[in-house]
Formats: sequence, C-alpha cells, structure tokens
Amino acid sequence: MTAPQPLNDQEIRAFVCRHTDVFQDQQMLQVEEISDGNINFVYRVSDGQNSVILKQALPYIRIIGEGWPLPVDRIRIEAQALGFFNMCSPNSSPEVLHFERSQHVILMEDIGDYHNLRHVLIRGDKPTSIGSQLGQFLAMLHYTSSDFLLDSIAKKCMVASYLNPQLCSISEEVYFLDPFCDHERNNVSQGVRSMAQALWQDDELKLGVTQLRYQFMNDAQVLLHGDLHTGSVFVTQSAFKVIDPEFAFYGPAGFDLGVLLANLLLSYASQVGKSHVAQRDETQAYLIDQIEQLVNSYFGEFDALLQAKINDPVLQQQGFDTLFLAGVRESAMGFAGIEMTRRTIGIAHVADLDEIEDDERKTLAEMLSLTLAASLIKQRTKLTTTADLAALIKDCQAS
Ligand code: SR1
Ligand code: MG
Repeated sequence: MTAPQPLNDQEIRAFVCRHTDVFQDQQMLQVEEISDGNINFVYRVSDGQNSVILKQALPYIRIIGEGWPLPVDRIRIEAQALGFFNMCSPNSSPEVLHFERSQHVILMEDIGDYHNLRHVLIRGDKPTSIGSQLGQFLAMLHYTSSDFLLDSIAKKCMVASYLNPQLCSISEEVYFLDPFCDHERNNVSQGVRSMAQALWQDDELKLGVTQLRYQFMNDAQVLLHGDLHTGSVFVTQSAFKVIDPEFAFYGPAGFDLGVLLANLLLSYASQVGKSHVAQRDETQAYLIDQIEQLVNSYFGEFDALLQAKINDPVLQQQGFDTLFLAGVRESAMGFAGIEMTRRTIGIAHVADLDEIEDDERKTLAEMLSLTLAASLIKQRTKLTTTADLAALIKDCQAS
C-alpha cells in the first residue's frame, strides 16, 4: 500500500478556497512550500495581496518518511493549543482559520511580517524585550492551565484532551535517552567526541537526567508548548508569535522555560564562533540580558498571578506558592541542560552551532554548550537567582 501523500498544489488551492473567503480566483493562487521543521508539510498560499498558511500532518515524520511513523492526532492538539494560547494571551499565536480533522490540515493566519527568532539571532539582530515578553506569555499559559486556576475536574479534562503519547515518547528518547549514551541516532562532531564519551560515563549527571526524565513523564502540572525552541518563536522588533505546539501536553512547568532558556544559551555559546571579539561580547551581553528578562519576568508574573488568585482552598496554604515556584526554577535549569546537550550531540541539532564555518571555533562553541549543559543539570538546585545563573555562565566560559 502506498503511504498517504502531501496535498498537491491543485488540491491545496481548492482546499483554501473551500475553507476561507479570502480569495477570489483559485487559479491565481501561488503555492510555495515553506516546511522548515522536521515533521510536517507547510505551505504559503497567496494571490499577491492576501495569503494564508496551510499545514498538513502525515502519519510519519517528514524528514525521515514512513520509517518513523507518527499519529496525525498531533495536528488536532496543535490547533487546540494555538487556540488556547490566543485565549490566554491575545495575538500570541497565529489565528486558526480552519481545522479539517479528516485531512489533518490547519489553515492559519500568515505571520509573514514576523521572523524566525533563531535566524534573527544568528543574523545578529537584537529584538529588545523578547525575553520579558516570552516570560510573561509562558507564565500566563502555565498559570491559566494549572490547578491554581482550574477546578480539579476541568484540569483533568484538559490533561486528557492534551494526551500526546507518541510525541511525548519521541521527546523522552531524543532529549533524555540518546544524548546520554552512545546511541546510533546521535550526531557527534569529532571535536567533542571525547567530551561526549565522558558524559556517557558520568553517573552524577545521568542521575540528574533520570530525575528530570521522570518529572517529564509524570508531573502533569500545566499545559506545555512542548518544543519551545527559538525556531518556534517569530518576532518583530516589538512583538512575537509562538507557533508549532504539536508537542503540547500536560507536563512540568519548568520544561518550556528550560527549553527556551537553553536555546538562548545555545545562541550565547555559538558566539564563540565569531572572530570579531567586540561583536561577540556585545551579543553575549545582549543574550544575558534577555535570559535575565525571561527568567525574572516568568517568575515575577507567575508570582503576581498566584498572589491575585488561587481558587483551590488547599493550594492557598501559605508558603506553597513559593515552594512550587522554587521547584519550577530548579527543574527549568536542569531541562535547559538537557536541551543544550541534545541540540549539541543528539539527532536534532541547531543552526546556531551547525552553521559555524570554522571547525576549531565550532568545536569551542560545542564544548562551551556541553560544559554549560552539564553544570546546569548538576547544579540546578543551587541556581536560585538570575545572578547565580549569570555567574555560572561566566564561570563555564572562563574554564
Ligand atoms: C526526530 S526529530 C525530533 C525533533 O524535531 C522537532 O522539531 C522536535 O524538536 C523534536 O524533538
Ligand atoms: Mg516544530
């Protein structure tokens, strides 16, 4: 039997005209494939004036094919999560124009005026308040989906409607398993092979990884984006949109914060690849500022929301809010270390490191990433302020 195929251009034009009233003439529509992630097919459909985005899920991973099957229910979860994000924080995600369950297709607003944050940072552009905007967005998402606001039954129904077993299973493997053993899926550069071999033997590190994986598998605290790297964020100088929540599920709040923090740190580590020292220092200072903004605004906003309203009378117990947020901070630091490790030596790398042309500088950047990652995992209980985090980053760079 042949595998289900991506829609062809004619089918895409017909689909878009059937499900929107944006376009006059089907034959005038241009279809451009803009798939950028690993998993789905994405197209921009335009008549020169108006445009929409069509995203199609097939029952396998796009870049691998039928060899890695993946249920199409992920696109139902993505449509649902995009709606929830916009409900929590208006205009924080592309508007879903139509979701067609039978064909596993979302039609959504084209955010063509926004740019992929990973590429923005690689170019050296510096959007000024992206750290604090994303920290506030995440705090609002996590609080709104938590037991602090929802009643027990509503929360459990939310957990059920975001069960995403196969995508969680992928994350359990590609974040927590492969990078911490000599797995055939890993992609380890020659320059950091000996560091990778050392970390595969590091029992203290692997115990931390095990604790974090167990939290990822069991702590259904809040609705997570589930894959919040800088390629899942689009920005202008003053605004952002979060895309691509197909990995959304109920998990530990520290996961989203940790993954985002890690991607800013990967950008930080990649600056070691620059020969122009003043430019490197300026960009690293900018990134530290964004990291501090992200962490401080997340905890500041979450704390303010908790002070304003906790519905559950037991969760109102004095001191529980502080304990909860301290736990989130600790796990976020650990998850950041996991994400950095997997993006450096696992199956899914990041362009920030991979596009460094000079091999020696690339090795130095990858070494800094792995050093920082291991410190974040091992020292996560001690990083109780952003000053502690900034000091750890400086120490790792100096070592
Ligand atoms: C097999 S590739 C897995 C990764 O691709 C997605 O973009 C997610 O980051 C996932 O971990
Ligand atoms: Mg993605």
